[in-house]
Amino acid sequence: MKLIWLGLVLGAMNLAWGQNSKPNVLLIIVDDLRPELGCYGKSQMHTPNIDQLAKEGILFRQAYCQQAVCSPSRTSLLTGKRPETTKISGNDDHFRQFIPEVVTLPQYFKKNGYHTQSVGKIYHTNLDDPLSWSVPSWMPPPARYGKPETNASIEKEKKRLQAEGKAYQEIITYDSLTKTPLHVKQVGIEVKGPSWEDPEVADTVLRDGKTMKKALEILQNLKHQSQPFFLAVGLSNPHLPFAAPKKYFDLYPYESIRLPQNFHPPLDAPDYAYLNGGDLYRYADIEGRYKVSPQKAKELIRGYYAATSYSDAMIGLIINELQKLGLKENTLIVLIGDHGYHLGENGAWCKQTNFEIATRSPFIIVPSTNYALAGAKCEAMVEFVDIYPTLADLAGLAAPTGCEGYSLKKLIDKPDLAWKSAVFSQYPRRVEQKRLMGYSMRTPQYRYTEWKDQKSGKIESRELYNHSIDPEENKNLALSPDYQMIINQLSKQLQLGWQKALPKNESRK
Ligand SMILES: [Ca+2]
Repeated sequence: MKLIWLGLVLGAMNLAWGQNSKPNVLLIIVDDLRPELGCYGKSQMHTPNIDQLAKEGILFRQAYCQQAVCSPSRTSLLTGKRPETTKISGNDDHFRQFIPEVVTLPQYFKKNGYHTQSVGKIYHTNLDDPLSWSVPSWMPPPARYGKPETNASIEKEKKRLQAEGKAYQEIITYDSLTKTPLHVKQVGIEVKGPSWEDPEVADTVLRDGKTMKKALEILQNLKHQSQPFFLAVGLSNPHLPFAAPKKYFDLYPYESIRLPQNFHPPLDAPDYAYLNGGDLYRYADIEGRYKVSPQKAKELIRGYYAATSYSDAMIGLIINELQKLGLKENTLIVLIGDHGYHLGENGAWCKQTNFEIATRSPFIIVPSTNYALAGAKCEAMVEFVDIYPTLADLAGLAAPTGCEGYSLKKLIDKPDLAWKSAVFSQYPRRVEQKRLMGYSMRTPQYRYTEWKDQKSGKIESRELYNHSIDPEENKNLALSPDYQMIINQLSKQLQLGWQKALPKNESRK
C-alpha cells in the first residue's frame, strides 16, 4: 500500500516538475503589424484568426515597443533589455557586439531544457543569434513578389547593375567562434520593385506561405520529441512590399479605402518628429521622399490591409495544425507585432517615429487552453520588454536576471490591477550635424517626448500630446503656457525612468 502511495506521489512530482509538464511556447512575431484589428475594436481589416486567438487569451490594448523599427525592437524584447542597454538603435549591428554574454529569451528556455527553434524573421534579417537556438534557423527565400514579370524585371536590372559593379549586396562580418553575424554593411544600388503586388497565386507561392509550410513541418516533428519546445515563427507581412495573393486584395475594393483623419503632420511639432527615413521610398512607384499622393496612399492602405489578411490566414493555419497535432493544450501562445505603423497618420509613413501609432502594437497571450478569463482585454500599459520575464514566469522557470521588463503574470490573473505609471520608447534622428535621441514616455493621459543632443545632453525640443482631448496626437502642446507645470512634472518622471514606473510597491531601487 505504502509503495502505491509512494508511486502516486512520485508520479505527481514528475508531472509537476518533469520536463513533460512544462508548457511549449509558440511565439508569433508579425512584422510591422498595427493594432487595427477586429479584436482591437476596428472594423477595416479582415483578421478572423488573430481575433479568434484574442478570444482564447488576453489582449493587451496598450502594449508598446521600446523602439519603433525592426532590429532595436526585436533585440529589446528578445534580450529583455531596453535600447539604452542593448546599444542597438539601428538595423546594422548585432547586440552581441555590446552585450556578448546576454542570455536571450529563447536561449534562457534552451538552458532550461527546451528545444528552441525559429522559422522566418525573428531577429532582424541577417542578424540572427545562433546561441538562441537548438538548431539552425530557417529563413524563407528572400523574394517577395509573385508575378513572373515583376521578378524577371528585377532580375534583369540586378544583372545590369552587377555587370557595372554597382549591384546591392550586404557584407556580413561574423564572430568566428559562435558564427554570430556581428555587423551588416550595405553597399551598392538596390533594385526597386513595386510597393504592392496582387499576383493570382496560391498562398504557398509567396514568402509567408512558405514560412507557414515550414512551421507546420517543424510542429509535426516536434510532436514526437520528449523535450518541451519554444518555437518562434516570424511572418514578413504586412512589411513592405505589400505582396499578397489577389484574393486578399479582393477583400478590400479600392473605393472602400478611406484616408486617415489626420493625414497631415501634427501642429507645432519639430519636423524630424514625423519626417523619417522610412523604407517606403525604396519602391519604384513612390514619387519621392515625403511625397505620397492621396491616390497612392489609398493604394498603400489597401495593400497593407491585404498583406495583413494574408498574414492572418497563415497564423490560422499554424494554430490549426497545433490543435490537430494535439499540442495546443500544452502550448503557451504569444502573438505580437514588432511595432506599429503609420499609413499617413501624423503625416508619416512606415514606423521610425515616437508617435502612438508607431510605438503601439498588438500583443495577445493565450496562457493556456483553459484560461479562466479567455477574451479579457487588459487596459494596463505594458511594454514588449516585459515579454521575456512574463514567458519565463508563465512557464514556471526561475526569474531571469538582468531583465528591464516586468512579469505580467499578475496582470494575466487579474487584468484590472493598477499597473505601470508610464511606458518608454525612444527613436534616434540625425538632424544636420547633430545626433538626437527622442526619449518618449506615455502616461495614462499624456505622451511626452524630449529630443536630446546625444553629445551635449541639451534638450533640443519637446513634444506633448494630451490623449484625453487629442488621442491622434495632432497638436504639440509643449510650447503652450498652460502646460508648463505639467511639462516640468513629466520631464522629472522621464528622468526617473522605467525603474520608478513599475507597479506600485514593487518598484526597484
Ligand atoms: Ca518591423
